[in-house]
Parts: sequence; structure tokens; C-alpha cells
Amino acid sequence: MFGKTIRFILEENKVIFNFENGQGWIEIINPWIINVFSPLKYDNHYSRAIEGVSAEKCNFEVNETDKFIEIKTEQVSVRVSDNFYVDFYDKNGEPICLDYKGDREPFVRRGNVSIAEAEGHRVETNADSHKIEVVKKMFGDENFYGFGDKTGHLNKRNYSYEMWNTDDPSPHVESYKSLYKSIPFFVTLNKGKAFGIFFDNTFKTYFDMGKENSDYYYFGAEDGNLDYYFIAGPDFKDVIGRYTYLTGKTPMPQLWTLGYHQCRWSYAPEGRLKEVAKAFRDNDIPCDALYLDIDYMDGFRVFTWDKERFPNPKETLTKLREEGFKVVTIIDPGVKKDKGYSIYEEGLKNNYFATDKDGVPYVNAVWPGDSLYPDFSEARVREWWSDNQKIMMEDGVAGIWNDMNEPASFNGPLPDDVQFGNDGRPTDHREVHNVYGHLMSKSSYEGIKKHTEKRPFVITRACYAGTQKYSTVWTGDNQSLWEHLRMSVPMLLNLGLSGLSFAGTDVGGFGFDCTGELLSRWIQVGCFSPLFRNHSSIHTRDQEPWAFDKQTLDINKKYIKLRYKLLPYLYDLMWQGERTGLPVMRPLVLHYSQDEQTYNINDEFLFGENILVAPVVEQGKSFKAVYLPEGEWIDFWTGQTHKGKDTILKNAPLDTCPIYIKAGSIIPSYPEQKYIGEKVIDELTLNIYPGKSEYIHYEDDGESFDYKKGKYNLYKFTMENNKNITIGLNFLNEGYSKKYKNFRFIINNVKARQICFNGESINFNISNGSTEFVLKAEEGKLNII
Ligand code: MIG
Repeated sequence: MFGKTIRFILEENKVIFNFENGQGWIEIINPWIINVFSPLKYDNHYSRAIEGVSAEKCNFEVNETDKFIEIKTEQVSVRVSDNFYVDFYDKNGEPICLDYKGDREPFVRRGNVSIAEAEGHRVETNADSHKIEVVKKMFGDENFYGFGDKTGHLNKRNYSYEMWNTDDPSPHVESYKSLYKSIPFFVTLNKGKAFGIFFDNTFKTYFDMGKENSDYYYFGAEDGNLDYYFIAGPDFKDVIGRYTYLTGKTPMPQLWTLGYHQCRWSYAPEGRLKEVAKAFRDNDIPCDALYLDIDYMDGFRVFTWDKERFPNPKETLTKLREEGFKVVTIIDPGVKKDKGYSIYEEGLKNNYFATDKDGVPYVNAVWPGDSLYPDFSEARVREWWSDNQKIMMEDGVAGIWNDMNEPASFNGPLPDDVQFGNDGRPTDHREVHNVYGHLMSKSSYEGIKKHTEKRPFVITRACYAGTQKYSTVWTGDNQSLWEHLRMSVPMLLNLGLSGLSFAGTDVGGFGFDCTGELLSRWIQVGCFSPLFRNHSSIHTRDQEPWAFDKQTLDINKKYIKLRYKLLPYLYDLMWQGERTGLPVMRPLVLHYSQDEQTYNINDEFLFGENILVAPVVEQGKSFKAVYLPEGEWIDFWTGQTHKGKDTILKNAPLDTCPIYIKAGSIIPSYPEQKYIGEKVIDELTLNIYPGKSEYIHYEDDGESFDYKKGKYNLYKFTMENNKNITIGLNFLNEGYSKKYKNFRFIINNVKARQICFNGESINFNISNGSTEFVLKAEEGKLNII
């Protein structure tokens, strides 16, 4: 398509090529990240995902040969040849990512389509060619990860997907090409070496990972620019770090958002909301957040309250907050077309809504009936929407839940030619669709930040690459099916690899009726999902922890309490994530990418680096084959040590989720609480699993942005396990004034004979084969003999 190379010029970090039929450039963002661009629609990037990142000054060389022009950074070399073929080699000259030089050759389909269709079969046709297409050679051993919330297994090899944010509540199955989110990013792992590709194009995009032909994989788009980033590894974790360097990292949330959330369509009237709150306390189940779904609104008008159902929201929410409950309200994008309704009138007066091609506000139907769609592609509209958040915040709402922002519509999809201002570069729905939810949640985030000065809690259904900077995500309308519990694990893992660390599924399933057994198993996954929210649809059976039987209640309680104990460990993971981009929930392959056994594990995951979780996701099953990667792993429940690189069989009756702690772990924990902040925590428990390691624990006020000004504490623990166990305690940062008074140590599987701290001997207890003692939180050296 591009034809022969005519000439190239160097402009700062760019090598710009003129071909017979068009232009393209290679830009060195840094030694690992290379942008491949051709201005097929616009003359430059127009990214909604990447904000404030520009090419770094770095050394690179450009050399010309007969066949290609080579651009070499300290980490990768890029060879560009005729037709704008772009090949990537590592610094040793090994090929890692090459353009496929042949033509696409899809597999053959035979027979008469209409016959299959006559019986109602959904018939697929071979993928068309797309305006933009990048076809990459398959070497043979590639495994693929990422792509956001796609259905199917962890490894995306041999899948084909599309990015087109879609609200489809029928049961999500493996043949779904797209769901609510568009994250056009994937990691290729080939024999332990990883690299990433981020295709920054907001039009409908296509990905085929070797399904059409095992000789190649490709990505393509309907329109827009050719604009992708090659992200070098070879370490898998570094690829995620570099992808989130581009698109942003999940910021520290407020601590309470990591507690347990209870949702339902809908807790209304307010009597029901209060009843649910009371049931948590009566049943001794910790809970921090309750949700109000669409029925709290006056006729589904956003930013209003139904005065009958919620006569005094401010008072109700204040009372609930005194008992530890934070209330999150849903806000959909659709604004009811309704004379006299202030949000509608304001929007109309100021031209805040998307229009048809004649400039008339575009109308479709959602919950309120005829509704208009705010044009979130315009900064002025985002500001308006931001300011509207104040209405909710002043009533004491603690977070905003953005739903239906694919955007969803009841009267057929929004036509392609719905018009958007797009921050001064007018365009149509085809370009804005996939970023509509992203821009909406960005505006919610900014409004909440402005009006509360706390870390905003936004939860969104639709998003694009980079939304992690603004919002938590949930995976939409799953169902109470075992298949969906199984799918939730790889889905959350791939979301995490796609930058969206703060994610969760509707625990128990949204549609269809849950069972006690299913909820009991689901809570065991939820316990380790960053967003831990039970939610269910209108008219399905009650799904709260107590809605089944005593056994289900007890299991819910056990895992929700475990979650609250693990909060400081989880909070540490969020803190690490803000720096490294690594997710909380991780596939084993992320840390053990040299071990091929980990490439396809769909039903186990790491919760941070130290805790391995192997939930039972099948009905009636009471054991589990658990693959443990290299190292030693300690059974969380029994204390038994297992050697890794082996599969073990674990007994796992309904109340047992197999959990393993890596030898050498230091896991901080909190005492039990009804809600976060119920107790002043001046004693931190450190659960020690002897080995050689280092652990940094983070502490701050759990809500404000003061941590950005250094108001946090960092405690560093260094452990050695030779003849004796020694643990060094250091304070790396002491910026937050409320510090722990004590540390309680539990040395697992060790019966100490003598313990000294800074040379002084310490009293201790031994119970269940472990040693326990309390120390003043001071710097020093601990010796356990
Ligand atoms: O499909 O607001 O995914 O969580 O409860 C109905 C009602 C619209 C879809 C969301 C779901 C929410 C529901 N909404």
C-alpha cells in the first residue's frame, strides 16, 4: 500500500519516511517504546489514552542499507523497509516482532449460509479487510494476554476480538467479540520473552491472534490513523510498567473503597437501604459501601432524588456514614428530554448534547425514556458534568457509579453520523463511541476531586485504554452461572494486565438466580478482587450474604473478614501499583514467565507476589489440583510447606479456598473491623513466613492527596533466614504523623528459643507451632533464635 521508500528525514526523535503513496514515521519515545505512525486521517496523534507523555531525549542511531533503514536505540532496533514494513529486533539482533510480508489468507468456509441462518444459527463470515491493517508474523510459540474485558481464556492465542464498547446482557460467552471496554493493548509472550503492542485508535478495531491463519496475527481499524506503540520487554512486568507509563497508572484509592461493597438493583425506598445496613451489623459482617441503583432518582433524571423514596437523602446518608457506610449512587449519561428539568434545560441552552448531522440534539431512549447524550468529547461539557457531581457530593454521596456509557441505547444503536465536537476537531460517533465512557468517567473524577479534595471513587462500565487514571471498573452484567465465575478469573487477570488494576465482577452474578454454593465460591474470588462488590439484578432472588442459609452466611463472613485483615497488604499493592503499574490480581505467568506451565492457568492467580489463590470454580467440587510455581509455598490454612514446580491436590470443601503463601513473605494485617476506620489501628500485625526477602509497608491518611506531598510512612523490613532469622526494621519515610505504636510479629512454623531486639531480649508466646510477640514500632534489628 505505501509502496517504495523515497527518502527519510530525521526530526528530533522521529524518523519520517516518504513512500510512493504516503508518509509514515517512527518515533523513539524512549529506548523501549517505539511509536509507528502514519497520518491516514489526521496529521498527528490525537490520543485520549496518553496524556502528558512525550518523547524522551535518548541516544539512537540511524543506518541505511540496501534493504532497510535501521533505527537503533540502546534496547531495540527497528528496521523499516518498502511498504512501511516495520520489524523489531532486540539488542542482540534477534527478531522479536516482524511484519508479515505475505497476503492474508483466511481459512476456508464452505456451504450455504442461508441454510444455517434459517434455523437461527448466528453465522460468522470471514473477517473483511480493514482500512488499517498491521499483520505480524507468527513464529509459532506466541501466547497473548491483555485486551481488557474480553470473554474466554487467559491466553488469547487463536481468539479474534473487536473493540466496540457493547452493552449486551445476554449471557457473555466465548464467542463474544466485544464487551463493554476497549483496551487495544496486548502482550506477546514467546519462550519467556515479552513485548507489548498498544494500538491507539478509538474507532472500531479488530484483532486476530492466529485464528484466521496460524502464520500470522493482525490488528486493524475501520478508520483513523495508523498509530501503534511497540513496547519492549523482555520481562513481562516491564512491559506492563511501560504500557502504564504511557497510559497512566491506577492511583491510590481511598482506603474504604477496598472494603466490602453491597449493591442491588435497587435498594429503594430508603427503608430497604437502612434494613440492609442493619443486617450487616446484626450479622457481624464487615461492610463499607452500599449502592443506590437507578430507582433512587426522580423518574430516572440524573442528579435528582425521588422525594418519596428518599425524602431526606442528606440526613439518611449522614446517619449511615456514622455507622460506617458510604453510599455510592449510579449516574447514567442519558439526560431525560423533559421541559423544565434543569439538567436538560442547561444542556440544551449551552449545546452540551451530541447532535444529528443537521445540528439537532440527537435523541434515543434509555431509562428515562427519550434522552439526550452529553457530548463528553468536549472539555466544556466535561466541566459542566464535573460541576454537577457537586449536587451528589453535597448530599453526602461518597462515590459515583457510571453505567450505560458505552453508550447504551434502547432504540437501536446510535447512528454512525451522530456528531461530536471533539475538543475543536468535530467528528462522528464512530470515533467517539469507544471513548465515551472514558471521557465521562474522567469528568466524574475531576468533579469529585474538585468538590471533595479527596481521592475520587468512580466506578465505570465502559472505558478505553487509560481509564485507570480516573476510575475503577466492573465487568458489567454477568450472570449467576458457574461458567461466569470461571470466566471472571481470566477476565480480571487480563484487565489487570491491561492497566485496569482496580477491577471486580458482580460477586454472585448479576442476572439469573444465585445459589448458596455459587455465592460461597464466588466470595472466595471476590475476597481477592480489588473491587469486592456483590451485585444482582432487579427481580432476581436476594443475594446478600444472609439471603441463603447459615452455611453460606458463615462462608461469606469468613472471607469478608479475611479481606479486612488483608487490607494493609492490599493497600500496599495499590501503592506499589501506582509506581509500577502492576495489578493486584496477577496471572502466574506474570511472575513466572520462564515457566511454560504457567502460560495457560485460568483458575489460579497471585494476589500480589506473595499470595497464590486457587479458587474452586466448579459446582460440587471439594478438591483442587493446584500448580505451585518454583519456590516453597505454605498452605495458609494448615501451615504445611510444599515445594513448587509441582501440582498438588488440595482438599477444598465449600468453606475452603486454597491459599498459599510464598516462603519469605511478610504479610501485614489489621485487626477485624466492622468497617474501615472503626478502630484506630496502632498495632500492625506482621505475618512472617521465613525466608530471604524485603518488604515495604505503606501508611497514610487513607483518603486525601496529602501523600503526594510526602505525608506517608514507609516501613522497610529485611529478612534473612540462615541459622537464625533476622529481621531489620527501617523507616524510609516518616511523613504521616499517626504512626503505629507497635508491631505484632507472628513467625509462622517457628518455635523460637530466644528473641532479641536491638540486643535486648523480648518475651514471646508459642502457640500452634508459631511464635508471637509484640515490639514497639522502632527501627532496629530483630534476632530470632
Ligand atoms: O441493564 O441500572 O450493568 O449493574 O444494575 C440495566 C440498572 C442497567 C446495567 C448495569 C447494572 C445495573 C443496571 N444497569
